[in-house]
Amino acid sequence: MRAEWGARLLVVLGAVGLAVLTVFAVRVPADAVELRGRMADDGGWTPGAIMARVGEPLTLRMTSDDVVHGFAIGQSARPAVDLLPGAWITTTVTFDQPGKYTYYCTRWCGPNHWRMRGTIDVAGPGMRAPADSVPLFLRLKLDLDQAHPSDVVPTETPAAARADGLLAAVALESGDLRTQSPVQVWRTLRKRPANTGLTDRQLWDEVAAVWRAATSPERLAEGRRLYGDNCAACHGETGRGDGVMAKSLAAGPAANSMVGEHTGMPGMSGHGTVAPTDFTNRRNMLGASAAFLQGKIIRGGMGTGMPYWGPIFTESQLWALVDYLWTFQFDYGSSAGSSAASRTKRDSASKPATRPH
Ligand code: HEC
Ligand SMILES: [Cu+2]
Repeated sequence: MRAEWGARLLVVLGAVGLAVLTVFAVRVPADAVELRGRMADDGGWTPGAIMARVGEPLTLRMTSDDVVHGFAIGQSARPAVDLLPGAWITTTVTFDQPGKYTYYCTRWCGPNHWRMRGTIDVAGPGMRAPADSVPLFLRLKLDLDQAHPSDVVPTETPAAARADGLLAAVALESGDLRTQSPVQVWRTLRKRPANTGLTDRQLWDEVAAVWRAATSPERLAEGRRLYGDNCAACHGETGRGDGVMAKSLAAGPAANSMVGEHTGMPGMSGHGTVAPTDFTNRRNMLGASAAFLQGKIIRGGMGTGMPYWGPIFTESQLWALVDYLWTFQFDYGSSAGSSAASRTKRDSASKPATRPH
């Protein structure tokens, strides 16, 4: 029975007050929208904007005109669909909330891959996103363009495991950790009379332990997956800012001219492009709060080459990414599974070398 199958295939995805109902259609209705993908420099998506109504199925007939692209809708857990050159694939989406949704390419099809985005305007009745979904960096009025160097840096990677046992003595009245940079927390700990006996290094280990306690192996695993799919191409697998796309950014304006999002017409030149941030840089990272990093990810660099991800990720995905970025600073030990430090250990596990502890 068709209806029964439809019911089984209905997936309800709630995110940031928005929800998308998805059904994979068997037949192509007459009013299906044809959507073609091309590399951003050749025009990106055609059309670049689609209209839809709440509760009315939107059928998309999709193909690629050049290389393999992927189609996904931001802020929904709906799986991406690959678009192969010359092949057509049909998908039906039903929105149960009005709003502006972003569809984007999920395949690294070129240096301007991330500019392959389009919007679906969904009209109709329903709830708008609640006011408390205003991102933290806006509520805090953070200046995202300000440098945030830490004036104190540890001489080696702070390790949460070394702090175990000392934590009890710390009893941090944490406040909102997301609004504080690691160096701010370090200073708070340093000022405590109870900590005068601890070395600077021990206090950094405490900070690593406090940061580890604020996340979970599951969130780190999700952050790691999202990072690998969306960030590593520029920032590098190891966070050093040396991903495969970093060169084309460093090459500057000519190699990286800004492309109109929907038209594919060359616009202003990307004169502000800089190298992707090195997340292993202590001075830079230990002076940043989670709210700041999340803000940068949401808003992007506005011309620096750092894309904006606000319409793509859900709130919890954004925090998972931020949590993962800290693993380039802190050694959470193998219990945290996905920290960069433990990954390095795993990668070298094939070698018989063991490190004394
Ligand atoms: C196309 C290349 C590119 C991709 C992809 C990219 N970034 Fe960036 N990113 C940059 C560049 C260049 C900068 C430095 C300029 C700036 O801060 O605006 C940067 C800066 C940042 C910063 C600011 C760090 C600071 O100290 O101010 C954060 C945080 C960040 N990126 C996170 C991410 C995350 C998370 C992803 C994946 C979801 C990502 N980036 C994907 C190029 C990229
Ligand atoms: Cu693409």
